This record gives sequence, structure tokens and C-alpha cells, in this order.
Amino acid sequence: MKNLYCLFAVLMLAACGTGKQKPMETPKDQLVHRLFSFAETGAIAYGHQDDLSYGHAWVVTDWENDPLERSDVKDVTGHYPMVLGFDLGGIELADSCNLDGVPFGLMRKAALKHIERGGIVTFSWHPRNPYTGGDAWDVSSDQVVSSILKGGEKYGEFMLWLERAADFIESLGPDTPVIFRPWHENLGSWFWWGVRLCSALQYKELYRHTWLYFTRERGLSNILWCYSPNGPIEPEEYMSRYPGDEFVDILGTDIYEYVGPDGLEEAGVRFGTQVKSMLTALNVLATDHHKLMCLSETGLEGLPDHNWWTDVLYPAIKDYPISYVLTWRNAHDKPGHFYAPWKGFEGAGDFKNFSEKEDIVLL
Ligand code: BMA
Repeated sequence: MKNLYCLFAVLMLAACGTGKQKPMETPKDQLVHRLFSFAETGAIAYGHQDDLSYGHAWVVTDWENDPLERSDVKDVTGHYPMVLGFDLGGIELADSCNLDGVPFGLMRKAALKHIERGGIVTFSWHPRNPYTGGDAWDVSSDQVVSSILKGGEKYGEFMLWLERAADFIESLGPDTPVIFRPWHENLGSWFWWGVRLCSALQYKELYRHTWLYFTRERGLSNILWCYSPNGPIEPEEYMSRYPGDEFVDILGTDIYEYVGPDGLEEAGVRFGTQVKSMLTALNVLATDHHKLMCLSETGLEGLPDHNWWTDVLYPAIKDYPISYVLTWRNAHDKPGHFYAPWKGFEGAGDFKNFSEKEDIVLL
């Protein structure tokens, strides 16, 4: 009898204990908390697009046997970028390589390896134009978005495109949290989902439809959704096509530096002002909506300013709680199209100095 009482007491304690325990953190929660902890401690993770698949003058060819240890960022700083970006453009037609020639097999392997090393992975998507058959930049028709929404003539075809993109993310495994950033730079008009190509309602519908399919129909709960219009823009404009709090985890923005006729120095000053004003606005929005924030894409093509990292980028971002900043790709087949230094590049030292700032986090 005594033993039975003991057993009862033990079971009760165990039950109470379980009741008090917090619900288990999902892999998505863990990544959300990790990104918040960067922001809360004033740290900013550094990211680079396509970093493990090619660099300024090299490309992985035999990806199945390659250890994927090469990185322009690592060649210069000794560290991999903390965030690795990839683009799914091409997955919609079941291509074997993406629009920039990265095999999807390599992408999957690199993403998993990077996460295993402790890194974070983000996906953008430049899908073709489902209405005209052109590419993501084909803005010849403003009927594209309406044609793929429910009731539209391309709805069925587009569902297959979503299915293929979801299949790829699903293939990473349910415990692999990733950031997905579809329908980006939507307040410009250079992509078929841009501001002059569809109504605000249609855009929101497109984003929500994508979210609903991935999350509800496919059960992909490992995704952090990033909304990333092009900047700089006013906060009201930023929110004019915001899909809604339920569908977004990270408020991002893409802002590049462009050199105009007034020269490099002015371009840097202009870029700094734009980034600061955009991040000031995003900070208010992110606080109000309880969201993370990031500079989802940025850079100065070809880095003609050899002190860009410490003179321009760092002062522009250092005072804002962005979880990460990602610079665009170093194309191996277009010598001037690079956004991170590589070994031998004259301005590499400044990037190393940037990477060694105590609030900049690499892997
Ligand atoms: C652009 C350029 C293109 C590329 C596209 C998608 O900014 O880098 O060469 O195809 O992004 O990655």
C-alpha cells in the first residue's frame, strides 16, 4: 500500500512537473530567438549570396564530391558568412540548376552543411513569368498576378510552381529552419509582381496564398517569412502591400548603393542617409508589430570604394537592431559583378576590418 502511495506521489509530481514545463521550442522558434538575440545584444550577422557555390574566380563543379569549404568571404576573413543566401529561380520549371547556374543538388547540400556548421540560410526566388513565359524581369503585362490567383487562367500551372518550390524546402527536412523571402522588391516595377503590375490587394493575395499553401497545405512550419520591399521608401508605402502579421516574421528591405554622375563619395553619403532613414522607420514598425528586422540585400557592385565596409556600410547599420545584413553574389562568370571582396582584391583589408568589429558576426 505504502508503495502504491509512493508511486501515486511520484506520478503526481511528474504530472505537475510536465504541466509547468514550457512548450517545446520548434526549430523555427529557435531561429527566431537566435535572430532576436543578435538584435538584442547589438550584434549584426553578416550574410553573402551563393557564398559556398562559387566566388569571383572559381566555381564548384563536382558538387557531390566537393567538401564545400571554399568561400570568398572565408578566403579574406578566415570565416564563413553567418548567413548564406540562395535563389530558387528555376525550381518552378523543375530545372536542375537555378537561374545563375547553381545546381539545386548543390544548393541543398550547401544549405544543410552551412546549418550543420552553425550558420543560417535564406532563400529568395526569381521565378519566371508564368503568364508570358519570360523571366522574373518581364514586366510586359500587368495581367500576370491576376492570372495566377484563384480563378485565373494560370492558376493550375502556378500551383505546380509553388509545389516544386515547397518540395525543395521540404527536402531540407522538418527540423531545418530557413528564411524564405518571396515576392521581394515589390514596390519597384522591375519584377512581374511589382507595384505597377498588380494591385495592393492582388499582391497581398499572392503572398498570403504562397504562405497558406506552404504552411497549411504542406505543413512546412520550419520557415521564417521575410517581407522585403526595395528601399528607400516611406513607412506608409512599405506597409501599403504588407501581407499581415500572421504571414510575416521578418521585416526586411533591399537597398543598394548606386554611383551617379556626382561620384563615389556622394553615392556613399546618399546610401548612408537612405539606409539610416529606412532602418529608423523599420525599427518603429518592427517594434510595433513584434517582428525581427534585417537588411535583406545590399551592396556596391564591384566595390570601387575600397573603404566601403568601414566608411559607408558599418556607420549606416551599426545603431540599428537588424539581425543580419546580406550582400549580393560574386558572379564567377561576370568579373565586375561582385559585392564581397575576394582574395587578392585591393580593398580586401577593409572588409577584414569590418568582419573584426565586435558587433559583426561571422561563422
Ligand atoms: C541579380 C544579378 C543577376 C542574377 C539575379 C538573381 O541582381 O545578380 O545576375 O541573375 O540577381 O540572382
